[in-house]
Amino acid sequence: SQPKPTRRGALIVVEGLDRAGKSSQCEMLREYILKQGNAVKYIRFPDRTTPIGQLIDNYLRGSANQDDHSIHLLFSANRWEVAKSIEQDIASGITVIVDRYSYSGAVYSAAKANPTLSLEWAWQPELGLPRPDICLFLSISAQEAAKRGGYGTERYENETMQTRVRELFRTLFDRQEDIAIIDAGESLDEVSKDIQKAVSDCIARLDSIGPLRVLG
Ligand code: Z5A
Ligand code: MG
Repeated sequence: SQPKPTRRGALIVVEGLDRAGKSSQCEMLREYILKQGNAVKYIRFPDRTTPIGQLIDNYLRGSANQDDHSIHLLFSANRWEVAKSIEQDIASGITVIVDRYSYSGAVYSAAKANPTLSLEWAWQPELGLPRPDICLFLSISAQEAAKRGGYGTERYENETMQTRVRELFRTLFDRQEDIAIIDAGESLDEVSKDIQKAVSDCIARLDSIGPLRVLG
């Protein structure tokens, strides 16, 4: 008999504001998927290790300035430079967990309230990138986030930005599909359980979803 074709992996994105617990939950999800006997990779954006990522890192730390549009396109380019490898991993059966993605990309740039940098403008360079099978949005109140420590020293880590970002995520998610809102104000384990449920449902739907799609 013919060998069974490889079932593709799932593309799972984790999004949220500062200190929502994205990285903690990505790590826990990685362990969970691994324990179920599935191949998994955990990647994050920005990927500060590439040449483009180093420009982004300098900008975020405040050691370099960039035009708002220019840095926006670099964040996007930082995703495009790994788009092919994500597609290949998914096709070969590896589930890919992504810590921040196009949604952060569009929202943080649009939150600068630059008159020529709208949410619509900011979304355009994302069109055609691998489309997540599910985007888990870790939702947390400003008060809960504050309990997890004060603002850091990077650009964007201030109240004005975070408030605008929160509103823009809402606007964007009204326009996008496959978004699961997760209450991230609970304990690490409770949040993790909710994520596992949403991800299991998504993986069960993969056959009916068909091949990996692209962002539109
Ligand atoms: N950015 C952009 O502008 N454009 C783009 O295209 C992209 C990003 C991709 C850097 O991102 C900045 O880049 C970011 C958006 C912008 N700017 N801001 N703000 P980053 O991903 O490098 O940021 P980060 O600093 O690594 O992540 P984070 O958002 O600050 O944190 P997190 O990953 O969501 O949370 P965490 O590290 O898992 O947890 C934070 C703390 O809370 C930690 O002490 C945990 O132990 C604790 N924690 C976590 N969960 C819980 C629960 N459930 N209970 C209690 N305590 C918890
Ligand atoms: Mg993080």
